[in-house]
Amino acid sequence: MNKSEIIETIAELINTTPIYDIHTHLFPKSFPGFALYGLDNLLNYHYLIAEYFRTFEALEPEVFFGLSKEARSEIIWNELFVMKTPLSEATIGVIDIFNTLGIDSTGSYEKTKESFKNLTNRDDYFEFIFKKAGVSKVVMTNDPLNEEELSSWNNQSNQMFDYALRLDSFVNFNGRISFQDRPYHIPQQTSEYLIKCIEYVQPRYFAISLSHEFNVATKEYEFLDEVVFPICKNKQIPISLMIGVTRQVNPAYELAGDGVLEKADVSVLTHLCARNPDVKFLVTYLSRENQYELTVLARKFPNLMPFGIWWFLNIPELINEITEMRMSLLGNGFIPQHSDARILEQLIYKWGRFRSIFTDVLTKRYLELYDKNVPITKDRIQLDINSFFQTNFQNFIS
Ligand code: RAT
Ligand code: ZN
Repeated sequence: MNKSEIIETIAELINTTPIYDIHTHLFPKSFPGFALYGLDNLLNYHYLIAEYFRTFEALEPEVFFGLSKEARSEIIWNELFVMKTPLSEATIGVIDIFNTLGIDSTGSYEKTKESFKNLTNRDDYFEFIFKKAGVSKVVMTNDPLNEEELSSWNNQSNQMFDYALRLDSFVNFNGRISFQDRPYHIPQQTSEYLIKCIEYVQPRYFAISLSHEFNVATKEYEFLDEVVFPICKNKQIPISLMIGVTRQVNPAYELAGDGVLEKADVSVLTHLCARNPDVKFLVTYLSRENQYELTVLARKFPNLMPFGIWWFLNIPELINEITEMRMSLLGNGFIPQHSDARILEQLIYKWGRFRSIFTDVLTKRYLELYDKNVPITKDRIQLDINSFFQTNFQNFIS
């Protein structure tokens, strides 16, 4: 291929290759109360709520959270999109969704809501949004200790949603939980319970988020080492570690109150990978510096897979920087992104914006190879994109 064919082919293949989104907070319709979509949920996204609290007119958090969801979304619409220019990543994301769905972003809250309603009424709305976003499958975040969520779990395989067992709540949970007509006392029966969950929903992996203070002396470490890793080995199930979050820096902000205070010490991850060669670790960090250390560490351990550009790092300038850095150090040996979508339509902007940056990064690499007389074929490009979007994850967890 010549230069312009390479450029066109990369863009075309990146835009048409379906994505396996390995970490989201989405749920199918069969999880009532958990499956979130539509304008009011989009505007109540905690990324936007934090930005609303920075406006000079903002209500006190207690007053704001006391309002109905609809009232809150109207306020956010007016404050962040009408009174102000949507300059931030999260607000531009909403505009991207509107554009893709053909919704006028200059109207009043009522008008916008009406246009959305007409769309969401479609029977195939979930399939429709997945298609628009170019996503074939997503991994949920399932809390085995949430009784309300558990009542929607089922053991039928779903073409669009995979389970992942999130373990955060186990660390402090001291009560009982009912599952499959059997009460479990946590933590005495934790292993038995987790194995039962695995057999029932066939999750892709375990997951836990950890603070920057995570180290071998913490209760999280003890829980992982004593309870979780033996199951990982036995059942051949990977674990995803999301490290570096400080929960509730400002508790009044609720879900919007988490932050990143310090970078973590990656030596604990080095220790984990070395000590557990038969456990597979999918890892991401919230601190920019840690992303670099993680990437170097992945060169040392085949059981370590860096993934995604998490949360506050997920902004264009850092996506570009982190993706280039990972590619320079690992070639195609990483999983470049996950969406972390909480509301269905967010798949559109999270992936749309990533795809565009990824196209630039990959094109730059290929053109460099072209200038060095390396023959470039469409099949080769497709293979690379498949590995980033699907097969690195599938092969790593298999
Ligand atoms: O990005 C987010 O939405 C965060 O609130 C968290 O959910 C984070 O991704 C997590 O999984 O803990
Ligand atoms: Zn998440």
